[in-house]
Amino acid sequence: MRPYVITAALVGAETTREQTPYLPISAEEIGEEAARCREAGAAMVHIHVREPDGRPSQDSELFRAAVREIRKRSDILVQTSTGGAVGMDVDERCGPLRLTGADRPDMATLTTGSVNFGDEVFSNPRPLVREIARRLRALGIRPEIECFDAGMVEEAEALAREGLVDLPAHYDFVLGVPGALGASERALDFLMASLPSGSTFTVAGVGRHQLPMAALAASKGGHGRVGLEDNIYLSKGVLAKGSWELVAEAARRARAAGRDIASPAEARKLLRLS
Ligand code: KMH
Ligand code: ZN
Repeated sequence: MRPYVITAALVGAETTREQTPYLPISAEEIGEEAARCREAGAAMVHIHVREPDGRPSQDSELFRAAVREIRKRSDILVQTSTGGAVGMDVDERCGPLRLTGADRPDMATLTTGSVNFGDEVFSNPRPLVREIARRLRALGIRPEIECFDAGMVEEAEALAREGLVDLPAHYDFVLGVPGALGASERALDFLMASLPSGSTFTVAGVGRHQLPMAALAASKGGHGRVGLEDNIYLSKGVLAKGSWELVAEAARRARAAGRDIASPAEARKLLRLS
């Protein structure tokens, strides 16, 4: 089977320092954590950024600083969020897409529908999704299609018909968000069966589902996303000392499922990044 790509979701928009002291906030902390994750087996980081007080941000200069600190220390691929935090508008969400030249992200997320997100709504009306897809296309940045629910897979096909994304694509199935599609093998099988042929996929299980879903994805030929954005525990009641510890455990489980771990160069090829 092809090598297993581990994405480390280091920061997110929701996890707080009150929940875990291991959350990176400054650009330097993000860079150091990315290097530890690379060492542990991750080929890519998925990043958000924070204001110095910890508030979520999509500010392009904060992203620039983080990307530089990451690339100073390792060759890990950088995927920036265009999801941001609940309530942000399209221009704010696209802050990291203003980075060009050496700071340009290798990939960026594109969520293709709205979804309940705990007690809130992660709002992605079709015009907003199309606007982000258009900007990504104009910049030549390959999207990772973020699917929090099953209809979002089909919506990517509608975008392809409109010439806004290329298929086959790379998908991230985010499973287990309260209010959205649950983290089950049945759900994953359905999503996999719904993919256009030749597509690749990652599974990001939320909370206690994270490591089991990363292992399940490994056994089915997919890839895995782990990290403090989606889960802060290594095991019940035991905080992960950083996303790197979750990466190391996902790598161990993937190897046990017979998968080699992809380097950034291998991931670049597998995910068809430029
Ligand atoms: N923070 C969530 C509301 C993404 O990064 O593209 C959205 C999110 C998705 O994290
Ligand atoms: Zn994210």
